[in-house]
Amino acid sequence: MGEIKDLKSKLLPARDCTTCEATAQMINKARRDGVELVFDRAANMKPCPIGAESACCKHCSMGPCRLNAKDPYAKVGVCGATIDTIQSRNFARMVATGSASHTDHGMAVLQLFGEVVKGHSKDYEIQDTRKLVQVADSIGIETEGRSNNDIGVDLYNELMKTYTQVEGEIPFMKRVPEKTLETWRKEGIVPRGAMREIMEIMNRTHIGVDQDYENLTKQISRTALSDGWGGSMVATEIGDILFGTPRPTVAEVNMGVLKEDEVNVIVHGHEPNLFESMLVSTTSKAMVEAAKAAGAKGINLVGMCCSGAEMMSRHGIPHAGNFMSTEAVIVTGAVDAMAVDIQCIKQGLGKVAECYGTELFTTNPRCRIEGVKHIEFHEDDPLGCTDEVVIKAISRFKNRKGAIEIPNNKSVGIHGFSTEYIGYMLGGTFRDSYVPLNENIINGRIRGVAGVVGCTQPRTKQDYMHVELVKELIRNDVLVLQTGCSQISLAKAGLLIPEAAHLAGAGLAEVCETVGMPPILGMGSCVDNSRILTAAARMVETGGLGHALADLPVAGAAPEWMSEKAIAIGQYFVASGVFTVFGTTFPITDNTKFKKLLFEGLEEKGLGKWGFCNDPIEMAHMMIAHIDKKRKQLGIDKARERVLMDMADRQKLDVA
Ligand code: SF4
Ligand code: MSK
Repeated sequence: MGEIKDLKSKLLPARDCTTCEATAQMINKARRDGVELVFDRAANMKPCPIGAESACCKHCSMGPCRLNAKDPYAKVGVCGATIDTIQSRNFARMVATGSASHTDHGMAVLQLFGEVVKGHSKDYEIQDTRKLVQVADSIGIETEGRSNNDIGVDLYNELMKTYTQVEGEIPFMKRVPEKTLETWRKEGIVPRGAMREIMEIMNRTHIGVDQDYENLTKQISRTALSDGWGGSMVATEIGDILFGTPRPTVAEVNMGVLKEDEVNVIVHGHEPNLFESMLVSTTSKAMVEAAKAAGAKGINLVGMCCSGAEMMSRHGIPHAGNFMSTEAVIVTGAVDAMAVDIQCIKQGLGKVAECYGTELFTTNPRCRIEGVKHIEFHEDDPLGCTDEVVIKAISRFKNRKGAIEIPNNKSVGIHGFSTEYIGYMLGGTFRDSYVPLNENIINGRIRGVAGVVGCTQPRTKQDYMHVELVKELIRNDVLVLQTGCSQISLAKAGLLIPEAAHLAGAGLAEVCETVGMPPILGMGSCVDNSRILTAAARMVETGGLGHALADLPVAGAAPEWMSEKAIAIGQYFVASGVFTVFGTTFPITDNTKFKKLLFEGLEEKGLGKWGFCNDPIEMAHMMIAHIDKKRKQLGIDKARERVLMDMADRQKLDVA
């Protein structure tokens, strides 16, 4: 921890690290306390310029080989690999890792579901039987007159193919618009099971296998699609069936949700089962009484990162912040216990927790941290783990040492806009319909739809790009759908409320005011990006906006991305037909054939394309220009021009 002194000259002022006031306050406190956070480590770690451009390869011991990013075709690797081979292989492995993370998560949720419907688990039961039937119907499983468990067993067996199927198309291909599926078949990128695709990508990126960047890019798309329309979609759909489909729920976000006079327990990670069980433990009479006996007023359960976003959507559980704030929140001194499961769990949490006496526990056998206590979560005895975490938290509360400083920032927002709820919100309680959304896009009140998602990270000012990008999009009548850490950035900025419509353009504001919805809809965690795909498929199915996903006036962005999961998500959106813009950095050398393929060539094949930009306003206008291009191709650009010019003309254009 002593390194902080040596770093002083390199450190950015806290206000330049983040736009989140609470996180800035904690960065300053940590610096006073001599505790190093991710922001400080980033200042001390200059990114390798060759790695940042993906101009190096270490796939065999004849290397590692470094090419020159400034003159990418001047050299080849020892084996003769060109820059296009090297960077497409590197990109492929990022997609494989990201897809593996989502699909392993989805498979774990499906396995739990299997235990429930086979009657082997007494701790969980199906919460949403309507969705059970809906999902089963959507992939051709007979539901008429059958018991929930019988439908469930068939659904489990069928969806397991999402992971294990060696040949043929995975079950959720039945949800893909026909024209999009035709393109995928023509391109040879319809996914088989994720295990098959990930295994093949790892083989093809071994030295001396696939050395044609175009051929490899097909496998990159296929693997990413096995995540978006496969592993992630199963995680979302089965999560909804098991734990309930989200509906709009009010929740508080930011570090001000911590309570000095209560036992604060944070759950951070991605899998909903640990968090659901923690909710049972922290609200049990025995635990609440134990907390009171220790002098606390109660137990305050709080989420962080993506499982936090899911719990916020399903239960209104308060949320303390996104990925860049997971260490900073511990600096408050008020976190009595933090239980983590998988993904985006910084190893640095261990040292920070030690400094402030927070009880930190890993719970998943896939994710242990050297020196951090492990209490394993078992689905056949979930409370065994979560009760123990709560007991340790109560004990830490009783023995709290050191000053507590809780920032008083918190914002109230509405979360939990599932694909289904958007249909009910627009169509009415009994008439789930996307017709009003399509009509308002066709008549130009809504210009288009943008998915703004992804991480926060220390190489760019936390939350800044997310918030400014989304504000510019809604100002230009683009309805924004959000997931993951990005959703938390906007929630902290206080914009996930219907009143944010005053920042929207006149057309979008009018729709929001009529329906009573915010112009920015929070849809959940990283795996819930699949909700954006299903919403897009509903838009195509509803009609009037083309026949393929690539026809829709939509765009996507992850302006502060950092994880390989984000690259997998970006690639499945691109392969699905969406223009997707990333910020901060892009892991590719400029002026190469591979870059041209990702940024232009894929669109020419009927898919989407990648974009990159580091300025939020410029990024918004790249997305808007793409949306306008699609409106023009659909022949609905005139409607929008008249909306902007004249209210009477706009009324004449109403489709309803
Ligand atoms: Fe170098 Fe080729 Fe080995 Fe990569 S695979 S390290 S480019 S020799
Ligand atoms: S947690 S992958 S930092 S969104 Fe899903 Fe946030 Fe990115 Fe992790």
